[in-house]
Amino acid sequence: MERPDVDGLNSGYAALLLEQYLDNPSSVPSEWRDLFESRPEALLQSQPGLAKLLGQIRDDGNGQAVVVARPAAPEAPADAELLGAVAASMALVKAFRMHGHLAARLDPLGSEPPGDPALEPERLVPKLTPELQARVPASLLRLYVEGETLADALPRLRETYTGTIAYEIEHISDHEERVWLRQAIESGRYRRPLADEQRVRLLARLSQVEGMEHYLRRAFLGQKQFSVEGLDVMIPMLDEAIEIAAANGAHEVVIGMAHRGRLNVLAHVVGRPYETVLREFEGERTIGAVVTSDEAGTGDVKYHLGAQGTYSTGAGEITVTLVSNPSHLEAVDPVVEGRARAEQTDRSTGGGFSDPSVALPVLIHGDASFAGQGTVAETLNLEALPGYSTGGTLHLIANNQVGFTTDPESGRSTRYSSDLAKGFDIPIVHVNADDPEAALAAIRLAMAYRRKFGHDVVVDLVGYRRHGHNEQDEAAYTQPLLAAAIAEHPTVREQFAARLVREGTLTQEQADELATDVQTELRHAHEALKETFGLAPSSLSSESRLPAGTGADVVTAVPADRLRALNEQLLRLPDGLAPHPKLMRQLERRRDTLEQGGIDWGQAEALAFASLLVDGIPIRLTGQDSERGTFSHRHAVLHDLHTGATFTPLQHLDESAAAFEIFNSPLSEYACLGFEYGYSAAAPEALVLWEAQFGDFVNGAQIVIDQFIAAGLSKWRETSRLTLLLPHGYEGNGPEHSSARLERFLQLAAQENIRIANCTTAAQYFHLLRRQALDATARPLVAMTPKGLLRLKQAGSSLDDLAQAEFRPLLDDPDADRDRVERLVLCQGKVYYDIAGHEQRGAAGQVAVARLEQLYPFPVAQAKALLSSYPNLRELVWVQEEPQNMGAWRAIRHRLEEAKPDHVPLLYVGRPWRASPSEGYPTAHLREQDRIVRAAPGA
Ligand SMILES: Cc1ncc(C[n+]2csc(CCOP(=O)(O)OP(=O)(O)O)c2C)c(N)n1
Repeated sequence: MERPDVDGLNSGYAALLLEQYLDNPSSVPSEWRDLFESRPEALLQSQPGLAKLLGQIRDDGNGQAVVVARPAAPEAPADAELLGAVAASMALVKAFRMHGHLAARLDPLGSEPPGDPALEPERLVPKLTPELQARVPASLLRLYVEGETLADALPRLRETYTGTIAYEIEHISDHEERVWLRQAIESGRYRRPLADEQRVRLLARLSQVEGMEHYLRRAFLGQKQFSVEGLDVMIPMLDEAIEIAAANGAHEVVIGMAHRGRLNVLAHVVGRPYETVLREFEGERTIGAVVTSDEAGTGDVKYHLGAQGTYSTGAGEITVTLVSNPSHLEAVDPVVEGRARAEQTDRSTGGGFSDPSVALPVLIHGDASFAGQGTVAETLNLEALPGYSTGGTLHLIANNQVGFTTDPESGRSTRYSSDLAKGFDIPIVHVNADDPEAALAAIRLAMAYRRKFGHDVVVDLVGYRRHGHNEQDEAAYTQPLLAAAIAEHPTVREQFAARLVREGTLTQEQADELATDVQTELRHAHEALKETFGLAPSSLSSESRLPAGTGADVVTAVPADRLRALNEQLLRLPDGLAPHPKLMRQLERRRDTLEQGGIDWGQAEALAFASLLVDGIPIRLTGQDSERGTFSHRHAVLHDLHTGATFTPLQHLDESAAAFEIFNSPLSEYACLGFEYGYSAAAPEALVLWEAQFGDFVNGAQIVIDQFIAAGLSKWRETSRLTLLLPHGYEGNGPEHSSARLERFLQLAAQENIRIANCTTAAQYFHLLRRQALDATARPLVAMTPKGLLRLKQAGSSLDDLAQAEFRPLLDDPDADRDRVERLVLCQGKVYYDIAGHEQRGAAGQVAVARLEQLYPFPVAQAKALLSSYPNLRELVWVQEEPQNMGAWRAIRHRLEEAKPDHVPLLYVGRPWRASPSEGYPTAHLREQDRIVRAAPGA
């Protein structure tokens, strides 16, 4: 007999065997029994954590070891058959936990579940006959359902795992979570039956949900409403989630969802009056019904509009926010997360502090879009990251088993729509939408899990779509069998009402009354609305403007002494912290540059941030490798060379009055930018910056740019001061490390919806950042940021530049001899230094080179003034590095035409029309760059 090696023992394994021993001493190998009984001290010495368990083994006074304070050990299986039966029973229990969902009755339309042989006791070896089941003690199986033997427990196990709720939790890697979930599921803690009055309330809610959809369909025949019917219980599920969130201390629930059921959520969950919803419908056919406002925005279709309301719960009032979203399915997911995170964050000090109990994010997904859209995975990946976690999101898949006209077999490679979530260790609860009580139980379990573990949880609500994709569609064209089955299928309200009547909870008349009450209420609201038609002027006047501000009156200069003090504090380290000496030497140089000139980008940025923090403006900066900076220029977070400990000087300023949040982001653009948009929209006082690794990659987030950042103001009157830092510039690094696609942003710019800048000096960047944070009118800023210029001496600035100047949208040529100048070169960004520093430039006294630093809003007055300040001008040349179909040329050409005198021609110098932004070969780049730079000053 080999003795277990006490010193080299795996403590988890020892604990497992010890537990097993305490349940049944004869169930562990004899050498282990011997260790527990004869040598407990030796074990205790190496594994002190086992003291409590070992304490349960006593000497009975006759030298025999006995287990105390434990329920009597179940009778040891007497024969081999029983031993085999216990093993098979364990396998059966495991199968129910892992594969029970395959046999669950999840489809309200009654399709047969696939089942699994492992769930059938008769197919196990040995066959688990009823007799054998009755001999297997349930206590050996570590079950949480009731029952003395497997025979007692099996029906409960079946009911638990293969009824109208099913669970997928066994993929979760954390043991504690798995055990907690098993216990919660099998104990039925969250499935207790509802009291009669709760059932009546539930029926009343289902009546409202159905009644509203019916009314809208009848009153506005053929108008899109994206009815929720078939998933009606989604509304009571949201009620339940909000109620629990409020009881747990939340003050806000932030919901993101697509079209399906949105009008119902707006009316019944967010609390928009029926009149408002009806007005949106009337607006489609009666211009007089359109809501008045002073905006000139385009507005949006009714099933994209966001809203905020107050919801009354047993624990008091709670804010419910439904976030505006575009048609682009799932695009709103990260936006909701960012909003929730902003609500959860105390931005008053240090690095900010986030309390997930404050706000609950809820994401309602379509079954086709959850499986199909990549942003879902990107957003799930944010779940547990320190800079992004919201303490768990409640995901609800509104699973109507079809995506427009596409069946699941064509829409995903996985069995369930929810399968992606398994890879993120997320528990999944599937529930049949025709069992409203089960659906509420699913929410209770999900919310308890979120509260306990702070992770995401998915509830896959399996229902159907009673009508076509929208009210203009005929479902039977493409899903004829499904449509026929649905036509025959009673609604969930009808089924639930029939049940309550059958059980004597209420009478048929009372149930009918609940349904007619809703119709009456809607009719009255509609009549009242019609009375108001024509009273309000139309909002569609193109004259009225969205509120705007130029930021010109913002003071961005900071007194020199204050900058000196902040600069010192940024170089102050805690005792014992030793960052890399080479880095420290670089940073220490910032003392000299402050006094002698040469303040570079990194220093200017740090000083801008520091000056804002002491003025109480919170800052959040994220992006790939942003803590250091892709180009090793920022170093906002310092790392100790020996311990790896980190220190962020901007979080330790003497008079700091706001938090500086900084996080390296995961390798995502779409979700990360969406998150920051949501955060910035909910935190208008904060300067929120998102940095691309190279500007080229920003188009991975194009949907966020087009649909939220650029158009949010016009569609939803939603804006923010979100700032995009996009490295841009032609330095020979190929087609994907050159261009942040300036042209795309310029194309999207209108009605002063965004600001676009490209600074050529560190001081300009300093003032731009401060203006962006301090301007009373919040607008997103797209800043093209440099790479080579980050340390270019000529682009450096002096203390005076920060302490006395301001952001200037247009920079004149500092050396121009005005009367001599005949050719004005206007450019933007890095190419300025290529032109200004070129040998040919020195000789060309008749040429002036000016820089456009703010591309949008275009500085009309300044441009006019600049041009008229050169009395002998004969040519205006726009020079750019980008191809002619890219860069700024096509967006600002008309502005330059307007600004120049008629007799002065406008010329173009730059790369020709190109399908790809730049050359792949560095030598080809150099040749092209040289051609442009030589052509700029002219012959
Ligand atoms: C990103 C994106 N691609 C395509 C569409 C067009 N579209 C609108 S609804 C829909 C089907 C959505 O199916 P599902 O997610 O299951 O939601 P359901 O409409 O069934 O509720 C599609 C493809 C879209 N809105 N967004």
